[in-house]
Amino acid sequence: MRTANETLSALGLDASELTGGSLTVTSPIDGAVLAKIAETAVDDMPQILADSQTAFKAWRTVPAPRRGELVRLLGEELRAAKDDLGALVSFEAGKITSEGLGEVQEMIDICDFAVGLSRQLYGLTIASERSGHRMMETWHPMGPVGVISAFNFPVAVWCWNAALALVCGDPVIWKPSEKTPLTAMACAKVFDRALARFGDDAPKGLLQVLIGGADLGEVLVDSPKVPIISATGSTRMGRAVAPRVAARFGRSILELGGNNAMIVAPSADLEMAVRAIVFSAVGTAGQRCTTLRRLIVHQSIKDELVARLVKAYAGLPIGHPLAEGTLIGPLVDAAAGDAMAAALDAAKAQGGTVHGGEKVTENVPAGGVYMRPAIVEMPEQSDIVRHETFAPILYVMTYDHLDDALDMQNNVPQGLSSCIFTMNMREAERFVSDDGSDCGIANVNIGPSGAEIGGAFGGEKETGGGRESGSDAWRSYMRRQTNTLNYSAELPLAQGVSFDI
Ligand code: UN1
Repeated sequence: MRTANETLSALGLDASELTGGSLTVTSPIDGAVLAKIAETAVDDMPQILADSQTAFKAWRTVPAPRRGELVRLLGEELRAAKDDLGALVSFEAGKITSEGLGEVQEMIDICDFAVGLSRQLYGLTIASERSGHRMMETWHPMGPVGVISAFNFPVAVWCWNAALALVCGDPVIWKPSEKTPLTAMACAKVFDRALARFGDDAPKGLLQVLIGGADLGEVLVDSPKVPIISATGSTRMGRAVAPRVAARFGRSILELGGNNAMIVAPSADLEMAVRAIVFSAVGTAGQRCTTLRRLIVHQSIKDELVARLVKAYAGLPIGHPLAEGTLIGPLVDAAAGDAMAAALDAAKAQGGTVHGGEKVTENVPAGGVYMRPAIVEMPEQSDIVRHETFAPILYVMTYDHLDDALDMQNNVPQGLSSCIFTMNMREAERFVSDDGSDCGIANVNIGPSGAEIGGAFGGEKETGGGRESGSDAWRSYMRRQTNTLNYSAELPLAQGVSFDI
């Protein structure tokens, strides 16, 4: 196994870039200092914004399929760097090996998607009510995209945005989480390698990375030079960002909190449900926005399901995320551990029975925060259940009738992901119907996390309403233009209005 330093150097990060700076980056694995890096000065922001604008003016004139070629090369470079970048995700964010690699695979997948998209930025042709006229819709590059990303998907979520933005003709200014700047610096190196192979029709300043705190993000959020802000993180962050972007009539793409549920119906394949529950509730140590946090189980099968889950949880290997066989790595920091403990206390006070949830100190690296995932049987969906705690806590409630289960599933402030396990076709269809789940993602017989890139990703209510990644999410990165072309020798007015002069 490579060390963190060897991994950083294999990715092209020089020792001089990793020492002597004011931002100390530590690993959640053991608290070790990974680097001390230089921060972007707020005073440099005007130049960074100007460079992005200059890059935009050049990049928007490069044909979209040619822009796609840059993203194709990025995908190739990511394939070459997959093992190292995946390992760096583990060192910096604490993910287990397979999930670190999975995150890089998600980047590769979205690059492939975006390459195809670069030849499919289609608009409509619309029937005109006037003879000798044609109407159409065309899609145009919009300008620099400010990407604000979170620690838990430190590279994939950036790539969802960047791959689309680049084929759409938009430069990117990326403000990664202060907890995970090294993976961002490594991505910039990978991108540089793609650029070097691309040729000189790519302007300078297509990708700029901002290292540092919220003050840098605030400049992006407030600047009319950045027409699109794509922000991933907590609902609290989104509440601060959204009104500021709106105040300058910017466009935001928000991917905020989730509080994702699974309904388990009497007919469910329990074997499959248990596997889906365990992966989606404890994978990434409960730190995905799509993590399963609420289990709504038919009362007739609750005792059996909880018993099976408690048993499965007891055998979960917790430890160094890069060690063979580990399924649960550390939480990101001590504050996350404290938040988990506080949520469990609150759950107990609200009538919950807690299984697990203790701090683990044996057979784990010292200096990291390792927690045993918790299952909490709740008498009802109380306040703590309706609140997103970014930790491996699974609340279990029961239901009698599907209508009540759907009400409970929807009766939270967040609206990201959801699922039902059932073999009953009526229940399955109801769940994805107009009066079923109110979430952006609703699945049948698979868990709520681990979405593929081909679909649009995002959710409603406090999740923020944005859509990223696949389907037609690209439209958020372009401006739509409605065109009417008159090829007649007359000038008829719409709606039959006459205005003779
Ligand atoms: C996130 O947690 O911000 O669906 C993104 C999933 C991943 C993406 C999660 N593909 O769980």
